[in-house]
Amino acid sequence: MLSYRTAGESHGPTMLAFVEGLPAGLRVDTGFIDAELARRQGGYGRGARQRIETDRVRILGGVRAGITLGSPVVLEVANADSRLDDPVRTPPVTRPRPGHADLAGSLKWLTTDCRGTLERASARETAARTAAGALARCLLREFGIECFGFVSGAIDALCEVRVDAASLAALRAARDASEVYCPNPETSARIVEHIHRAKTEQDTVGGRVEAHVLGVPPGLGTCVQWDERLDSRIAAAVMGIQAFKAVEIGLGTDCAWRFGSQVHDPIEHDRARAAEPHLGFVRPTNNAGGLEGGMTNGMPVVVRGTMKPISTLLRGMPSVDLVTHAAERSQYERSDVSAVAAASVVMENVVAFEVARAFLAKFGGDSMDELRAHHEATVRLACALHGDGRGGPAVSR
Ligand code: EPS
Repeated sequence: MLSYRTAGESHGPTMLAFVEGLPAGLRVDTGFIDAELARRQGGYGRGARQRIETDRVRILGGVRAGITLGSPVVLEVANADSRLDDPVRTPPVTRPRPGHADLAGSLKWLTTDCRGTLERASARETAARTAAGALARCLLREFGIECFGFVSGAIDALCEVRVDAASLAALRAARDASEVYCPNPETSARIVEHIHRAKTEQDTVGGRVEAHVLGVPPGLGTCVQWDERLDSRIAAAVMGIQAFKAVEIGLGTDCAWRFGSQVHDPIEHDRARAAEPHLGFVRPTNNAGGLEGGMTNGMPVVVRGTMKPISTLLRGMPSVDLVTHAAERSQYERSDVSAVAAASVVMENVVAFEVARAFLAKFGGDSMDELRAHHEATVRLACALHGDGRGGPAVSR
Protein backbone atom coordinates (compact mmCIF):
# COMPACT_ATOMS: atom_id res chain seq x y z
CA MET A 1 0.00 0.00 0.00
CA LEU A 2 1.39 3.41 -0.98
CA SER A 3 2.18 5.50 2.11
CA TYR A 4 4.41 8.29 3.29
CA ARG A 5 5.68 9.89 6.47
CA THR A 6 7.66 13.08 6.88
CA ALA A 7 10.32 14.28 9.31
CA GLY A 8 12.09 17.54 9.98
CA GLU A 9 11.72 20.90 11.73
CA SER A 10 11.27 24.31 10.12
CA HIS A 11 14.74 25.48 11.16
CA GLY A 12 16.38 22.07 11.42
CA PRO A 13 18.83 20.89 8.78
CA THR A 14 16.33 19.26 6.45
CA MET A 15 12.84 18.08 5.55
CA LEU A 16 12.37 14.42 4.60
CA ALA A 17 9.60 12.33 3.08
CA PHE A 18 9.75 8.53 3.23
CA VAL A 19 7.54 7.10 0.48
CA GLU A 20 6.78 3.39 0.46
CA GLY A 21 4.83 1.25 -1.99
CA LEU A 22 5.71 2.64 -5.42
CA PRO A 23 6.23 -0.04 -8.07
CA ALA A 24 9.62 -0.52 -9.70
CA GLY A 25 10.17 1.02 -13.11
CA LEU A 26 8.57 4.43 -12.59
CA ARG A 27 10.47 7.30 -14.17
CA VAL A 28 10.91 10.03 -11.56
CA ASP A 29 10.67 13.51 -13.03
CA THR A 30 12.69 15.58 -10.55
CA GLY A 31 12.17 18.63 -12.77
CA PHE A 32 8.43 18.31 -12.19
CA ILE A 33 8.87 17.84 -8.42
CA ASP A 34 11.14 20.91 -8.28
CA ALA A 35 8.62 22.94 -10.27
CA GLU A 36 5.91 22.07 -7.74
CA LEU A 37 8.28 22.95 -4.88
CA ALA A 38 9.01 26.30 -6.54
CA ARG A 39 5.29 27.01 -6.96
CA ARG A 40 4.74 26.17 -3.29
CA GLN A 41 7.25 28.83 -2.35
CA GLY A 42 5.44 31.50 -4.32
CA GLY A 43 2.29 33.61 -4.12
CA TYR A 44 1.67 37.16 -2.95
CA GLY A 45 1.80 37.46 0.83
CA ARG A 46 4.70 35.13 1.57
CA GLY A 47 7.31 36.28 4.09
CA ALA A 48 11.09 36.71 4.06
CA ARG A 49 11.81 33.01 4.55
CA GLN A 50 11.09 32.26 0.91
CA ARG A 51 13.89 34.57 -0.19
CA ILE A 52 16.30 32.50 1.89
CA GLU A 53 15.16 29.09 0.61
CA THR A 54 15.36 27.61 -2.89
CA ASP A 55 13.60 24.31 -2.44
CA ARG A 56 14.91 21.42 -4.50
CA VAL A 57 14.37 17.70 -4.10
CA ARG A 58 17.27 15.36 -3.50
CA ILE A 59 16.62 11.64 -3.73
CA LEU A 60 18.37 9.65 -1.01
CA GLY A 61 17.04 6.17 -1.71
CA GLY A 62 14.80 3.97 -3.83
CA VAL A 63 15.76 5.35 -7.25
CA ARG A 64 18.49 4.29 -9.66
CA ALA A 65 19.31 6.38 -12.72
CA GLY A 66 15.99 8.15 -12.42
CA ILE A 67 13.88 4.97 -12.17
CA THR A 68 12.25 3.59 -9.00
CA LEU A 69 13.56 0.27 -7.68
CA GLY A 70 10.47 -0.80 -5.73
CA SER A 71 12.20 0.02 -2.44
CA PRO A 72 11.24 3.01 -0.23
CA VAL A 73 11.92 6.36 -1.85
CA VAL A 74 13.46 8.96 0.45
CA LEU A 75 13.06 12.59 -0.60
CA GLU A 76 14.97 15.45 0.97
CA VAL A 77 14.30 19.18 0.78
CA ALA A 78 17.18 20.81 2.67
CA ASN A 79 16.65 23.95 4.78
CA ALA A 80 18.98 26.86 4.04
CA ASP A 81 17.81 28.64 7.21
CA SER A 82 19.00 25.89 9.56
CA ARG A 83 19.59 27.18 13.11
CA LEU A 84 17.61 25.02 15.48
CA ASP A 85 20.56 24.34 17.80
CA ASP A 86 21.38 28.04 18.15
CA PRO A 87 19.56 29.32 21.28
CA VAL A 88 20.20 32.93 20.29
CA ARG A 89 18.67 32.65 16.82
CA THR A 90 15.89 30.29 17.87
CA PRO A 91 15.02 31.62 21.36
CA PRO A 92 12.25 30.23 23.56
CA VAL A 93 8.69 31.27 22.71
CA THR A 94 6.63 31.69 25.88
CA ARG A 95 3.73 33.88 24.65
CA PRO A 96 1.65 31.49 22.49
CA ARG A 97 -0.06 32.71 19.33
CA PRO A 98 -3.83 32.07 19.37
CA GLY A 99 -4.65 29.73 16.51
CA HIS A 100 -1.15 28.23 16.33
CA ALA A 101 -0.09 24.88 17.83
CA ASP A 102 1.91 26.82 20.48
CA LEU A 103 -0.40 26.55 23.49
CA ALA A 104 -1.85 23.08 22.84
CA GLY A 105 1.64 21.68 22.17
CA SER A 106 3.11 23.23 25.30
CA LEU A 107 0.28 21.76 27.38
CA LYS A 108 0.81 18.40 25.69
CA TRP A 109 4.60 18.25 26.13
CA LEU A 110 4.56 19.91 29.58
CA THR A 111 6.81 22.82 28.72
CA THR A 112 6.64 26.62 28.86
CA ASP A 113 8.68 26.92 25.64
CA CYS A 114 6.53 26.63 22.50
CA ARG A 115 9.61 26.39 20.26
CA GLY A 116 9.71 22.59 20.12
CA THR A 117 6.07 22.45 19.04
CA LEU A 118 6.11 25.27 16.52
CA GLU A 119 9.20 24.05 14.73
CA ARG A 120 7.43 20.84 13.77
CA ALA A 121 3.95 22.35 13.44
CA SER A 122 5.29 24.90 10.93
CA ALA A 123 3.99 24.74 7.38
CA ARG A 124 7.58 24.37 6.25
CA GLU A 125 6.80 20.65 6.52
CA THR A 126 4.50 20.96 3.52
CA ALA A 127 7.62 21.11 1.33
CA ALA A 128 8.15 17.41 2.10
CA ARG A 129 4.49 16.58 1.48
CA THR A 130 4.46 18.49 -1.79
CA ALA A 131 7.52 16.53 -2.92
CA ALA A 132 5.85 13.22 -2.02
CA GLY A 133 2.65 14.19 -3.84
CA ALA A 134 4.53 15.35 -6.92
CA LEU A 135 6.39 12.02 -6.95
CA ALA A 136 3.05 10.18 -6.88
CA ARG A 137 1.89 12.36 -9.76
CA CYS A 138 4.75 11.00 -11.87
CA LEU A 139 2.79 7.72 -11.69
CA LEU A 140 -0.63 9.26 -12.29
CA ARG A 141 0.61 11.11 -15.37
CA GLU A 142 1.61 7.76 -16.95
CA PHE A 143 -2.11 6.96 -16.95
CA GLY A 144 -3.33 10.35 -18.15
CA ILE A 145 -4.51 11.49 -14.70
CA GLU A 146 -3.98 15.23 -14.22
CA CYS A 147 -4.42 17.40 -11.11
CA PHE A 148 -5.17 21.10 -11.05
CA GLY A 149 -5.11 23.16 -7.86
CA PHE A 150 -5.95 26.83 -7.47
CA VAL A 151 -7.24 29.49 -5.11
CA SER A 152 -10.93 30.26 -5.57
CA GLY A 153 -11.52 32.91 -2.91
CA ALA A 154 -10.67 34.89 0.21
CA ILE A 155 -12.60 37.33 2.46
CA ASP A 156 -15.42 38.50 0.11
CA ALA A 157 -13.89 37.51 -3.24
CA LEU A 158 -15.02 34.19 -4.70
CA CYS A 159 -15.07 32.62 -8.16
CA GLU A 160 -16.69 29.53 -9.63
CA VAL A 161 -14.29 27.84 -12.04
CA ARG A 162 -15.43 25.13 -14.43
CA VAL A 163 -12.54 22.73 -14.91
CA ASP A 164 -12.53 20.13 -17.70
CA ALA A 165 -10.05 18.61 -20.11
CA ALA A 166 -10.81 21.24 -22.76
CA SER A 167 -10.28 24.21 -20.42
CA LEU A 168 -7.34 22.84 -18.42
CA ALA A 169 -4.45 24.37 -20.38
CA ALA A 170 -6.01 27.85 -20.45
CA LEU A 171 -6.89 27.65 -16.75
CA ARG A 172 -3.33 26.61 -15.88
CA ALA A 173 -1.97 29.57 -17.82
CA ALA A 174 -4.41 31.95 -16.09
CA ARG A 175 -3.59 30.53 -12.67
CA ASP A 176 0.13 30.78 -13.29
CA ALA A 177 -0.24 34.40 -14.38
CA SER A 178 -2.01 35.23 -11.09
CA GLU A 179 -0.02 36.43 -8.07
CA VAL A 180 -2.29 34.34 -5.84
CA TYR A 181 -2.80 31.33 -8.14
CA CYS A 182 -6.42 32.22 -8.90
CA PRO A 183 -7.40 31.70 -12.56
CA ASN A 184 -10.15 34.34 -12.46
CA PRO A 185 -8.39 37.72 -12.97
CA GLU A 186 -11.02 39.80 -11.13
CA THR A 187 -11.08 37.52 -8.09
CA SER A 188 -7.29 37.31 -8.18
CA ALA A 189 -6.99 41.13 -8.07
CA ARG A 190 -9.45 41.34 -5.16
CA ILE A 191 -7.57 38.70 -3.16
CA VAL A 192 -4.30 40.57 -3.76
CA GLU A 193 -5.99 43.74 -2.44
CA HIS A 194 -7.15 41.92 0.69
CA ILE A 195 -3.67 40.55 1.34
CA HIS A 196 -2.15 43.98 0.74
CA ARG A 197 -4.57 45.53 3.22
CA ALA A 198 -3.82 42.82 5.79
CA LYS A 199 -0.12 43.50 5.35
CA THR A 200 -0.52 47.21 6.06
CA GLU A 201 -2.76 46.46 9.06
CA GLN A 202 -0.38 43.78 10.42
CA ASP A 203 -3.13 41.20 9.91
CA THR A 204 -3.38 37.94 7.93
CA VAL A 205 -5.64 36.28 5.31
CA GLY A 206 -6.71 32.67 4.65
CA GLY A 207 -8.90 31.52 1.80
CA ARG A 208 -10.54 28.81 -0.22
CA VAL A 209 -8.56 26.42 -2.40
CA GLU A 210 -9.64 23.71 -4.83
CA ALA A 211 -8.13 20.61 -6.38
CA HIS A 212 -9.64 18.94 -9.46
CA VAL A 213 -8.36 15.57 -10.64
CA LEU A 214 -9.19 14.70 -14.25
CA GLY A 215 -8.99 11.36 -16.06
CA VAL A 216 -9.60 9.29 -12.92
CA PRO A 217 -10.83 5.76 -13.70
CA PRO A 218 -13.94 4.56 -11.87
CA GLY A 219 -13.70 2.20 -8.93
CA LEU A 220 -10.82 3.77 -7.01
CA GLY A 221 -11.46 3.61 -3.26
CA THR A 222 -14.09 1.36 -1.74
CA CYS A 223 -17.37 1.38 0.17
CA VAL A 224 -16.26 -1.70 2.10
CA GLN A 225 -14.44 -0.01 5.01
CA TRP A 226 -14.83 3.58 6.23
CA ASP A 227 -11.14 4.30 6.38
CA GLU A 228 -10.51 3.09 2.82
CA ARG A 229 -13.24 5.22 1.27
CA LEU A 230 -11.38 7.57 -1.04
CA ASP A 231 -13.35 10.60 0.17
CA SER A 232 -12.38 9.70 3.74
CA ARG A 233 -8.70 9.43 2.78
CA ILE A 234 -8.78 12.70 0.84
CA ALA A 235 -10.54 14.52 3.69
CA ALA A 236 -7.90 13.32 6.17
CA ALA A 237 -5.07 14.34 3.83
CA VAL A 238 -6.51 17.84 3.31
CA MET A 239 -7.38 18.41 6.98
CA GLY A 240 -3.81 17.34 7.71
CA ILE A 241 -2.48 20.43 5.94
CA GLN A 242 -1.45 23.10 8.44
CA ALA A 243 -4.17 25.73 9.07
CA PHE A 244 -6.95 23.89 7.19
CA LYS A 245 -10.29 24.05 8.98
CA ALA A 246 -12.67 22.48 6.45
CA VAL A 247 -12.74 20.15 3.49
CA GLU A 248 -15.57 19.52 1.05
CA ILE A 249 -16.10 17.10 -1.81
CA GLY A 250 -18.15 18.30 -4.78
CA LEU A 251 -21.12 20.36 -3.64
CA GLY A 252 -19.91 19.86 -0.04
CA THR A 253 -21.75 21.76 2.69
CA ASP A 254 -24.20 23.22 0.13
CA CYS A 255 -25.90 19.78 0.06
CA ALA A 256 -27.63 20.82 3.30
CA TRP A 257 -29.65 23.55 1.56
CA ARG A 258 -31.03 21.51 -1.36
CA PHE A 259 -33.47 18.66 -1.88
CA GLY A 260 -32.12 15.33 -3.09
CA SER A 261 -33.40 15.92 -6.60
CA GLN A 262 -31.25 19.05 -6.74
CA VAL A 263 -28.14 17.34 -5.40
CA HIS A 264 -27.76 13.94 -7.03
CA ASP A 265 -26.25 13.77 -10.50
CA PRO A 266 -28.56 12.04 -13.00
CA ILE A 267 -27.11 8.97 -14.76
CA GLU A 268 -27.17 8.74 -18.56
CA HIS A 269 -25.34 6.37 -20.88
CA ASP A 270 -23.68 7.22 -24.17
CA ARG A 271 -22.12 4.11 -25.70
CA ALA A 272 -20.04 6.22 -28.09
CA ARG A 273 -18.19 7.66 -25.08
CA ALA A 274 -17.43 4.31 -23.43
CA ALA A 275 -13.68 4.85 -23.98
CA GLU A 276 -13.70 7.81 -21.59
CA PRO A 277 -12.93 7.28 -17.87
CA HIS A 278 -16.65 7.27 -17.04
CA LEU A 279 -17.18 4.35 -19.51
CA GLY A 280 -20.03 6.24 -21.16
CA PHE A 281 -21.93 6.88 -17.92
CA VAL A 282 -22.16 10.61 -18.45
CA ARG A 283 -23.44 12.81 -15.65
CA PRO A 284 -24.81 16.21 -16.64
CA THR A 285 -23.70 17.57 -13.25
CA ASN A 286 -20.90 16.60 -10.87
CA ASN A 287 -22.26 17.60 -7.46
CA ALA A 288 -20.82 14.37 -6.05
CA GLY A 289 -17.35 15.61 -6.93
CA GLY A 290 -16.54 12.33 -8.68
CA LEU A 291 -17.06 10.23 -5.53
CA GLU A 292 -20.07 8.09 -4.69
CA GLY A 293 -19.93 5.53 -1.87
CA GLY A 294 -16.29 6.38 -1.30
CA MET A 295 -15.43 5.28 -4.86
CA THR A 296 -14.59 7.24 -7.98
CA ASN A 297 -17.39 7.19 -10.56
CA GLY A 298 -15.33 8.28 -13.56
CA MET A 299 -16.14 11.97 -13.19
CA PRO A 300 -13.45 14.43 -12.10
CA VAL A 301 -12.66 14.38 -8.39
CA VAL A 302 -13.40 17.83 -6.96
CA VAL A 303 -12.09 18.83 -3.54
CA ARG A 304 -12.40 22.17 -1.79
CA GLY A 305 -10.46 23.21 1.30
CA THR A 306 -10.65 26.19 3.65
CA MET A 307 -7.50 27.62 5.14
CA LYS A 308 -7.77 29.85 8.19
CA PRO A 309 -5.71 33.07 8.24
CA ILE A 310 -2.10 32.57 9.39
CA SER A 311 -2.03 32.68 13.19
CA THR A 312 1.12 34.80 13.48
CA LEU A 313 -0.06 38.43 13.43
CA LEU A 314 2.58 41.14 13.41
CA ARG A 315 0.36 43.20 15.73
CA GLY A 316 -0.13 40.19 18.03
CA MET A 317 -3.28 38.83 19.69
CA PRO A 318 -4.31 38.70 23.34
CA SER A 319 -2.33 35.92 25.03
CA VAL A 320 -0.66 34.93 28.29
CA ASP A 321 2.99 34.42 29.16
CA LEU A 322 3.34 30.73 30.06
CA VAL A 323 6.03 31.48 32.68
CA THR A 324 4.44 34.44 34.51
CA HIS A 325 0.78 33.86 33.52
CA ALA A 326 0.55 37.62 32.95
CA ALA A 327 -1.63 38.91 30.11
CA GLU A 328 0.61 39.74 27.12
CA ARG A 329 0.36 40.14 23.35
CA SER A 330 1.34 36.94 21.50
CA GLN A 331 4.96 36.64 20.43
CA TYR A 332 5.85 37.44 16.82
CA GLU A 333 7.81 34.94 14.80
CA ARG A 334 8.73 35.67 11.19
CA SER A 335 5.78 34.48 9.11
CA ASP A 336 3.58 35.03 6.06
CA VAL A 337 0.66 37.46 5.65
CA SER A 338 -1.02 34.82 3.51
CA ALA A 339 0.08 31.39 2.34
CA VAL A 340 -3.18 30.56 0.57
CA ALA A 341 -1.50 30.31 -2.85
CA ALA A 342 1.06 27.88 -1.43
CA ALA A 343 -1.75 25.94 0.24
CA SER A 344 -3.35 25.34 -3.16
CA VAL A 345 -0.14 23.67 -4.34
CA VAL A 346 0.07 21.55 -1.20
CA MET A 347 -3.57 20.52 -1.50
CA GLU A 348 -3.24 19.59 -5.16
CA ASN A 349 -0.33 17.32 -4.30
CA VAL A 350 -1.72 15.66 -1.17
CA VAL A 351 -4.98 14.90 -3.00
CA ALA A 352 -2.98 13.45 -5.89
CA PHE A 353 -1.10 11.21 -3.45
CA GLU A 354 -4.37 9.71 -2.19
CA VAL A 355 -5.61 9.15 -5.75
CA ALA A 356 -2.32 7.40 -6.58
CA ARG A 357 -2.65 5.27 -3.44
CA ALA A 358 -6.15 4.19 -4.45
CA PHE A 359 -5.02 3.61 -8.05
CA LEU A 360 -2.28 1.24 -6.87
CA ALA A 361 -4.68 -0.47 -4.46
CA LYS A 362 -6.99 -1.28 -7.38
CA PHE A 363 -4.54 -2.13 -10.14
CA GLY A 364 -1.40 -3.08 -8.14
CA GLY A 365 1.76 -4.85 -9.17
CA ASP A 366 5.43 -4.82 -8.21
CA SER A 367 6.49 -3.18 -11.46
CA MET A 368 5.12 -0.55 -13.81
CA ASP A 369 4.80 -3.26 -16.48
CA GLU A 370 2.48 -5.28 -14.24
CA LEU A 371 0.55 -2.18 -13.26
CA ARG A 372 0.03 -1.26 -16.92
CA ALA A 373 -1.06 -4.82 -17.75
CA HIS A 374 -3.57 -4.90 -14.87
CA HIS A 375 -4.92 -1.49 -15.84
CA GLU A 376 -5.30 -2.46 -19.51
CA ALA A 377 -7.01 -5.72 -18.60
CA THR A 378 -9.55 -3.88 -16.46
CA VAL A 379 -10.24 -1.33 -19.20
CA ARG A 380 -10.80 -4.23 -21.63
CA LEU A 381 -13.26 -5.93 -19.26
CA ALA A 382 -15.10 -2.68 -18.62
CA CYS A 383 -15.39 -1.97 -22.33
CA ALA A 384 -16.64 -5.48 -22.96
CA LEU A 385 -19.35 -4.87 -20.39
CA HIS A 386 -20.36 -1.38 -21.46
CA GLY A 387 -19.37 -1.62 -25.04
CA ASP A 388 -17.35 0.61 -27.31
CA GLY A 389 -16.17 -2.48 -29.17
CA ARG A 390 -12.56 -2.29 -27.95
CA GLY A 391 -12.93 -5.44 -25.90
CA GLY A 392 -15.29 -7.14 -28.34
CA PRO A 393 -19.06 -6.93 -28.23
CA ALA A 394 -20.78 -5.86 -25.03
CA VAL A 395 -21.35 -8.80 -22.69
CA SER A 396 -23.74 -8.60 -19.77
CA ARG A 397 -22.72 -10.08 -16.43
C1 EPS B 1 5.59 29.35 9.11
C2 EPS B 1 6.31 30.50 9.31
C3 EPS B 1 7.26 30.98 8.30
C4 EPS B 1 6.84 30.50 6.95
C5 EPS B 1 6.78 28.99 7.07
C6 EPS B 1 5.62 28.59 7.88
O1 EPS B 1 8.54 30.43 8.51
P1 EPS B 1 9.71 31.25 9.18
O2 EPS B 1 9.27 31.42 10.61
O3 EPS B 1 10.94 30.42 9.05
O4 EPS B 1 9.81 32.54 8.45
O5 EPS B 1 7.69 30.95 5.96
O6 EPS B 1 6.72 28.39 5.84
C7 EPS B 1 7.88 27.97 5.29
C8 EPS B 1 9.08 28.14 5.80
C9 EPS B 1 7.66 27.27 4.05
O7 EPS B 1 8.65 26.92 3.41
O8 EPS B 1 6.49 27.10 3.69
C10 EPS B 1 4.72 28.86 10.18
O9 EPS B 1 4.67 29.52 11.24
O10 EPS B 1 4.05 27.83 9.99
